[in-house]
Amino acid sequence: PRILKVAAAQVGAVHRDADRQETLFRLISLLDQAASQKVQLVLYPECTFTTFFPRHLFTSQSELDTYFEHNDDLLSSPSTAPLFQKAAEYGIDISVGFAERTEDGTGYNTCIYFSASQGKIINKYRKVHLPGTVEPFSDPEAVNQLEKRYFTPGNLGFPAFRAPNLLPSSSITTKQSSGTTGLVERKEEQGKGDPVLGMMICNDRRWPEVWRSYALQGAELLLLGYNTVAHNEQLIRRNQQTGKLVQQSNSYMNSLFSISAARCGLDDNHYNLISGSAIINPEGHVLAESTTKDDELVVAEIDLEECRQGREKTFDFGRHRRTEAYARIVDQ
Ligand code: CDT
Repeated sequence: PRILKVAAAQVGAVHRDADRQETLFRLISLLDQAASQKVQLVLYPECTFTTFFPRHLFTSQSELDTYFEHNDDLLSSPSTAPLFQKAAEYGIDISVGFAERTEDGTGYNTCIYFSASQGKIINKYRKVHLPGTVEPFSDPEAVNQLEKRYFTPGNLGFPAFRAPNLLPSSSITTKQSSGTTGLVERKEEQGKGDPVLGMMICNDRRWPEVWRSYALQGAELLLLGYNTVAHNEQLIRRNQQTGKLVQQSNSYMNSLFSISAARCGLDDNHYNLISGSAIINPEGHVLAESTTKDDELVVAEIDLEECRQGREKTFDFGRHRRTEAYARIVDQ
């Protein structure tokens, strides 16, 4: 077995005028809980450090900029660095979403993976599928989703990566397989069995190409933080249901585990974001899910070897995929 204890750090309401240090303190409290439960990997939501600002139209660039982290300063800025310092101290790997402003001024909806054993960020992902509009709605009552205004579509693709020392070396298997799974090929190629991970952000989870791109690289565990708005009871039910549906079905169809972490609750006592953080196994079953709309740590123990069953049988990609029939998917 290759057993890991993982968690989704669900984060409840964060208001527009929230104090950044107070929000940071809440994130660290979730990490404290993870440490007390001996969790090895914690996933935080999309745009973890602030309110979900793309629903607001900002006329002041300097105000908008307060929601962005600048030029890779996550590990040095006082409003973010303490989370990473604590993760390193506890020996817990973390994945965190944030709004990124690059040196040339481009904005991305980004998340990174911080390896506690390496003491550094070892992978970055920039959200590819940006929902919403560039221009705000004319109805002043409507809730905007201005991700297309504030962000540029991600330019890093979907690179799977290994998380060094996440599993104790004693639990890493080198067992060979007769199948032709990406999982095993990649393991043999690199000669080690560190977990293969991938990251996506919110709306990306609704696109099967994202999951398959990672699965073809041998990913065993996908991390997805989200902020999903819903303005009434009917939308809350619908968005919660579709979020769960895509996570369960894609975990099954790609034979991998997935963790989703929500920013949820009633921001500014008005704007609702759904909860529903969950840990799903390669059969598509829910192993753990949130029960509140507040800060909550959702924990499960997973055995990465469970990915093999699907990858060596029904979803043994090398044996069963018929790529000659899939041209439309890439051509159109
Ligand atoms: N943040 C984000 O990507 N939200 C989108 C909203 C789409 S409306 C269902 C999401 O897919 O959850």
